Amino acid sequence: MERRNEIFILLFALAILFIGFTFFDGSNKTGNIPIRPSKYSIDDCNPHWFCVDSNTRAYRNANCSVSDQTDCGLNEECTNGQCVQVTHKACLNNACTIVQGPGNDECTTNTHCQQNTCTDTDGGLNYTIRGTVSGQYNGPNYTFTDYCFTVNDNLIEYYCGGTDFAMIQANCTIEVGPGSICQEGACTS
Ligand SMILES: [Ca+2]
Ligand SMILES: [Ca+2]
Repeated sequence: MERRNEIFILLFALAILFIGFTFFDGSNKTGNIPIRPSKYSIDDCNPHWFCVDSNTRAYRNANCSVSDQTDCGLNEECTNGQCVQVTHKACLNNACTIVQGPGNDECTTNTHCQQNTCTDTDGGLNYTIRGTVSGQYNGPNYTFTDYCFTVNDNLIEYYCGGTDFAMIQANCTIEVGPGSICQEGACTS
């Protein structure tokens, strides 16, 4: 019986110690404990505008509630919590121009928007007349004149393919006839 009392006293003492360490462990468990839903980080609860999606922004309040959700305007997108205009560059009247709205950039400078031009003094694929093509290609002017290509006595003939220049290697015998050779940029007839 005394043995049982000793065990009871020992258990009672352990219980008192456990309760003491639990409630009187030296730390301050009273006062203002911040209440914050665990799914939000500290940054999330700082008041700030943020993008809900690519076209909608909203305001997160200090208590983590969200308010003022608003769609951005036409031709706007949400970036870092702000609605900003969306633009792209396009060629208008031969100039690289900033245009409102989404789209791929067609150009970076005005040079990319200049129309190519081409004129040919011999009227095209004219092998018996030495001609010259000239115009503008992506901005700069150019001039190229037909010339004889020494290998197999061939001719380099320039012509216009639409608004761009082009060149072709021609054989005088095939294009003009037997006995024709290339002289001074043209096939003899
Ligand atoms: Ca030509
Ligand atoms: Ca020619």
